[in-house]
Amino acid sequence: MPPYTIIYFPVRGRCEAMYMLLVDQGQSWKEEVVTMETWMKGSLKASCLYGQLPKFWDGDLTLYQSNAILQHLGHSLGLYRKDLQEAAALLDVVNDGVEDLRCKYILLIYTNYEAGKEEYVKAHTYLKPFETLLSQNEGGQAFTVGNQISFADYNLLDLLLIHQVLAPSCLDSLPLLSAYVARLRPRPKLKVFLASPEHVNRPINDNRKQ
Ligand code: 6SG
Repeated sequence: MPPYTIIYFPVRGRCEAMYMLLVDQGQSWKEEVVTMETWMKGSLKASCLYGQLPKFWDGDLTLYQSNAILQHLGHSLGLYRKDLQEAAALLDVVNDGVEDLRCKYILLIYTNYEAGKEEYVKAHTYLKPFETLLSQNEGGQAFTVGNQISFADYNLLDLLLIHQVLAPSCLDSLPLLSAYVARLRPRPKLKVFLASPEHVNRPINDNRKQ
């Protein structure tokens, strides 16, 4: 029995970074995919702390909130630099930045896609802070913090990949981020996952906009 169970909708949404982390770290997990029809019945929603998915189990431990789950996996699998308090705080800075941009992206996708996409894409200064972050660590040749991958790197990678779908040229003027994506994507287990039908055929967002 895999120790982890993830209950979520049949979209990449807020769980793909988790799946990328688990795959890349050689972990297995059980996925329970909830259709809209099942969700609309209401009993699962009523059982969830905030009435939302994902819901996650690590053995007996039940968690909600995608970032809390990523951070828990970070602690459990040595992807949080818990040896260094300062590095852990810096990782939170990265991850909270990813969360802020993810919220803007979700707002665009679900509430303003047609009217807002052009402006969102044009104002692509939103990715610049992550270029700056990389430049401040090992000249951009490593990860967001330190020289080992962290939970925040998987979250950032997912964010960058979905932005490349939204605007294929969004990294063109950001050389360190471009190289970062080019370096992470071919990690052997991740490469297989990113090419798998499981990932490729899973819509990014529930409304099919991307
Ligand atoms: C939405 O927002 O797909 N969870 C979502 N929606 C259902 O009833 N801060 C936390 C976190 O980081 C945010 C959780 C997140 O974990 S994910 C959720 O549970 C609800 O509120 C994106 C997504 N949404 C659309 C969707 C399809 C089928 C069920 C949810 C639309 C909403 C309900 C039915 C149709 Fe639907």
